[in-house]
Amino acid sequence: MNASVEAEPYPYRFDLATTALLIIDMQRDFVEPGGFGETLGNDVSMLRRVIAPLREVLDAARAAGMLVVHTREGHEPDLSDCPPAKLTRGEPSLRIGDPGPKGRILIRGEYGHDIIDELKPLPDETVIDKPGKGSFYATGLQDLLTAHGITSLVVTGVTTEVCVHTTVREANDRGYECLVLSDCVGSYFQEFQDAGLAMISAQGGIFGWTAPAKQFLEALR
Ligand code: C5J
Repeated sequence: MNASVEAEPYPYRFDLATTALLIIDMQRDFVEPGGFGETLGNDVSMLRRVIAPLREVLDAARAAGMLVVHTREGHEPDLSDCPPAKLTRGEPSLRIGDPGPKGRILIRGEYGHDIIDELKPLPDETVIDKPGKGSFYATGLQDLLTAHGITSLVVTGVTTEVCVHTTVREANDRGYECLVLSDCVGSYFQEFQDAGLAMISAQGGIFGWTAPAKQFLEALR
């Protein structure tokens, strides 16, 4: 099925069979109190507003038979895949690997590292564990997309200016056509949300397209 979404900077055309929904890092550590995001001094409530529209998009994508891929940012329990620069940067109240209220911060297998209940992956959906901000770096994402014939990505998740942006830039350089759903991506900072979205569609769509969820849902219908 071919469809078109009213988007910035111009309509986004896609084929359902070659388009995947990518949900980036909707983990307790980022969107709930007591996790990594909060240890960095952020107000997690800023991110929670994406949950409801994203849930609607996830339901529609599943109903339409789209490939759905989830990602999680995090590290091995021995921190062997965490560069020292990432571990030591800044002055957080808790560092990656430290025990927090939801288990060790950003460590695979811990409660806080996992995806929130509202967006829990189905057993047949792939979850990509990534050590970096980008979803392609040191992961099997590209091989998975290639195996499924995917050439277009509908991108959602958190945070807009960090893992979403890094992923969209990686994807764009690899030739994927990316549509970022503006109310399904979130930032702890309104100014970064606005600038991050504007940067994607600027200059004729230098990194891709942006549109609110309702436009994508309409196209699916
Ligand atoms: C951050 C992310 N912000 N998922 N990670 O550290 O954007």
